[in-house]
Amino acid sequence: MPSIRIFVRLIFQGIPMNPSSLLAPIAIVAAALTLAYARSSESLSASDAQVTVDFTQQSKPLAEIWNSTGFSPADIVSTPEMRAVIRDVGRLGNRSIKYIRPHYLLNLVVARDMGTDHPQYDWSLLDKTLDVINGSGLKLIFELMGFPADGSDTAASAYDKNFQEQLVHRKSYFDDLSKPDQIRRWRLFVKDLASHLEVRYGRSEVRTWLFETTNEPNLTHFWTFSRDAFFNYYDACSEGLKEADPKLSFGGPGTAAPELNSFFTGLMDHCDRGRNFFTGEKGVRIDFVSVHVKDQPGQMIAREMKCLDYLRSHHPSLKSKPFINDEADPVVGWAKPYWWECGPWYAAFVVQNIDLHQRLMGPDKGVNYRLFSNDHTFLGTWNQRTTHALFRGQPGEPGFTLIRKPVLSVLELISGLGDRLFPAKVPSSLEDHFGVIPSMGPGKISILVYNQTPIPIDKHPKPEPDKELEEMKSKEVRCSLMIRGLPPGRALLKVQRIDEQCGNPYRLWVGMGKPEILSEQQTSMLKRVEAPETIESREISCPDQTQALKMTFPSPSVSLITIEKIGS
Ligand code: 8U8
Repeated sequence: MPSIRIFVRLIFQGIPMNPSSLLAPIAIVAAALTLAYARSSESLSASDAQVTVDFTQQSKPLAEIWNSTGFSPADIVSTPEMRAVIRDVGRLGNRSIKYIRPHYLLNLVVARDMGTDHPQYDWSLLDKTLDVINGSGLKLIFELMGFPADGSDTAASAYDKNFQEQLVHRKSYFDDLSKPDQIRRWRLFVKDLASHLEVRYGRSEVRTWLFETTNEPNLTHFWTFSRDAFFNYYDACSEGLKEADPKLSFGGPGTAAPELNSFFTGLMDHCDRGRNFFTGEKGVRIDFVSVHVKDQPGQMIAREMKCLDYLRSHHPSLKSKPFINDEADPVVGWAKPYWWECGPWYAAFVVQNIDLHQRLMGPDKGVNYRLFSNDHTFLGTWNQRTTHALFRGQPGEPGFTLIRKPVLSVLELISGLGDRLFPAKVPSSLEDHFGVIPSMGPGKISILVYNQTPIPIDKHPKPEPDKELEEMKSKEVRCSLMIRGLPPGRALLKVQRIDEQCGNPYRLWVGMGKPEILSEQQTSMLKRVEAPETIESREISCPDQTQALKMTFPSPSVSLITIEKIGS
């Protein structure tokens, strides 16, 4: 796949660090995309694209790197709407979303007498919240974010309108982490927290969670203290967790752009060769390195590679640590209304992200990519970054309805993938937006196909497309899909799809006249199209172990082709 590799390489090579040249890589990507566009339409008008997958070729493990989501703040789990979102995400089950990453969990705790030898904790609100998550079968990416109240006031925490910056803080012992005494107490608090979690949820379960630093410490609205205070806080978290259980996983810093900000580079240096505040030793453990890169998949990978290249050249001892992008969203601003957030384009974005990460950032490329997360379990509407569209009942009535969006239901297709990944041959002219993920699991082959036409993601969002959807129609891919290496004999061929017409409740809702409040009948009609649609299901026989399928993949769309052997 030369063209994508070329983008990635172009973006990195020799990016001079002066601000005036920062636009250069973006211009290169834009030019490459324009070129790829021009070539893709040419080749399609000439003939069908030839795509080959061969299951006799060498395979590699298909790593489950897509299995996480997040939201803010943890306080909203007290609402029935958020509990329903979490339960529905958990319901997707095996090989779908496994981890959830809430902000501000520690605001749910009360810690009295923190300055004494006998702190008193009230974990009840935290417990209630984690019970919902744990009870839904999900695991925590547990950000050590927020501060326990000291119990002396009854004010409620309050956040900005998008639930990011905390505007009202309850009084806490921890009000200035630049003070060494508070850092020492933070370590104790973290130790007591982790011990409590292990008692409540079981040691073996909590060992499967990931503990992370506070969110985006390089942004002042999340971390209000100094960088040095952050490193001390890091050591306190690390040592406190270790004291409770040395097998708990801890990493960070979950920083926002720019990638090589001083909290990221500083923490890497601190962990590699800094002084541990508590033990005085050189270096501090870091079990995974996390960052936030929000962009389109090709550019996202280029920016993630920038972090990894930095580790390779400055801190080789950290270069193989599991790498996480736990806010791998298309663009900053979950609440901003983008027209593509309601439909198949966003679903195809997730699948292209899986494909490119598997191919460009796998172990065969020397990368230990652990997971990416879409930060998308917010409560909101069609055109916001959410997994569901939330409808409320008549004013004053308590009821609500959640309709799954394609970005969530696509996980049903993704979870149909097997655990071995095979190579695919796709014409290079299509590679910027069309891809095939061939996989094999017990008794079944599954091929996930996406068509994700790149669109400009304007910083100025708009809730409705102008002519984008019309333009995308010409980007459909007609292809002859040659599948080799099938087991001989009879098999069931099934094709499931999400596109503008299939598995797209938003289209139906528009057809209904965009009702703000749903009737029972409208709800059940929308629920009926929440799942990907089966567009083909038939028996095939492949005596020569090959199958040639003529198929059209609309833009945007995601399709899962499964071939399952019938009989023995
Ligand atoms: C100003 C800014 C720049 C940036 O690169 O990233 C940001 C991330 C910035 C401001 C807030 C910010 O918060 C994260 O991103 C949010 C979002 O809406 O994209 C949320 O998804 C996250 O919860 C938050 O951590």
